[in-house]
Amino acid sequence: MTPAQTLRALAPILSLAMLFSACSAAPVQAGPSPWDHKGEHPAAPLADAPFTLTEIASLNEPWAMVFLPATPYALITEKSGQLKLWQDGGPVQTVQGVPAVKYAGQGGLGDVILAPDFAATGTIYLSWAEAGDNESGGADVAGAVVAKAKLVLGDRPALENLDIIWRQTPKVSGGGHFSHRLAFSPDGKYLFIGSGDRQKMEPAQDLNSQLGKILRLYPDGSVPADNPYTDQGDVSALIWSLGHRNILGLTFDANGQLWNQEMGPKHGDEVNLVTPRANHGWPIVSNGDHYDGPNIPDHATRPDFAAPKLWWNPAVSPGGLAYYGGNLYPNWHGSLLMGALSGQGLVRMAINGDQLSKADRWDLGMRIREVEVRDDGSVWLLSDGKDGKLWKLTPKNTAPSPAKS
Ligand SMILES: [Ca+2]
Ligand SMILES: [Ca+2]
Repeated sequence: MTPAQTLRALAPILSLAMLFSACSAAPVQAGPSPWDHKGEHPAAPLADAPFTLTEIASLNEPWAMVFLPATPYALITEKSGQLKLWQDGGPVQTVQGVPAVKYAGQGGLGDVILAPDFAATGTIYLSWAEAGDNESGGADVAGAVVAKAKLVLGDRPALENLDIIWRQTPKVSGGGHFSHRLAFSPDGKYLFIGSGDRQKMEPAQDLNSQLGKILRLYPDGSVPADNPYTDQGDVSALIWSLGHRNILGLTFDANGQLWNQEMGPKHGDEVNLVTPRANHGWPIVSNGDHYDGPNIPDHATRPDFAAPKLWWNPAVSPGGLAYYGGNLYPNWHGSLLMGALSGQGLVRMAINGDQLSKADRWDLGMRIREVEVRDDGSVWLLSDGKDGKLWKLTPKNTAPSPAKS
């Protein structure tokens, strides 16, 4: 048994033991706490899902992907620093011109998205972990960076004119919680960056640090004058929202609302509606607790912080987050889709205005790192790890298409 399998086998015993210790220590509560989601949202088996899974390509620690619209291509990042160009029905090529990344811990090559003007300019945006010193940390520090570059297709696909437009401030020690997820606003005017807390926690509440924040930039990296903290100096000027932990998914819905998911500490994974100036409370409140045991007060104790719209206890360990506006799965139209790493599957949440509800959850038996929707409405997944794969979901029992005239 792997350690994970052992833990899973022991889970019923462990939870019973925890229940006993909790009962002996805590006063009996009348009814379940509204914040206790234990047992909610069980996973259905793949056999019950409205799709089948097809393995499409093998990859090495794939992390993020994006389809190139109206082409047979997708870009896929691999954490060790390779950018792959996948062609539907064709080969997987390596894109030249990707800079060296700091590949250690959770760090490496991160997200890839298209510029709003990609069709005309070929511009893409990439994020990665960069080694390097700064005034506060010496040589053994790292931080996330974001660059734009022109993607040139052909026999030897390559990036040209690479330009780093943002460096996470400050760079710090350690290899965790870079986050570095990217999303453009639907109007194409603003680039949003998930800047993780780098496992340093307290900086998530510090407006003089970009750690534990969601940032808003112009596509060239400059500061929009109407950002909420422009009056507090250069570091603060990019901050859009604060109190975040490890942002591993960031996406807009069809109504222009920005959603993020973030990995909680021990349980308490969150999906948040992101609004300017909102403080999401980390590390002061969390519906999870510290890995080494100490309680973190739940969100309900501090209504002054923005509470997550949904959370998972026990954890699902979220992978990527995608908005589904397609029609291939009509019931999913207007949903968020989220990968689950430790939860080993796919999670669907229904959006209703500014609220979310837990809809479907399927056990796929593998860690899902990324979810992506193609312009034909098909859904694709990246499974995590050195034997990672690209998977395509195909709807079951689709009614025959009406004959085209
Ligand atoms: Ca993606
Ligand atoms: Ca807690």
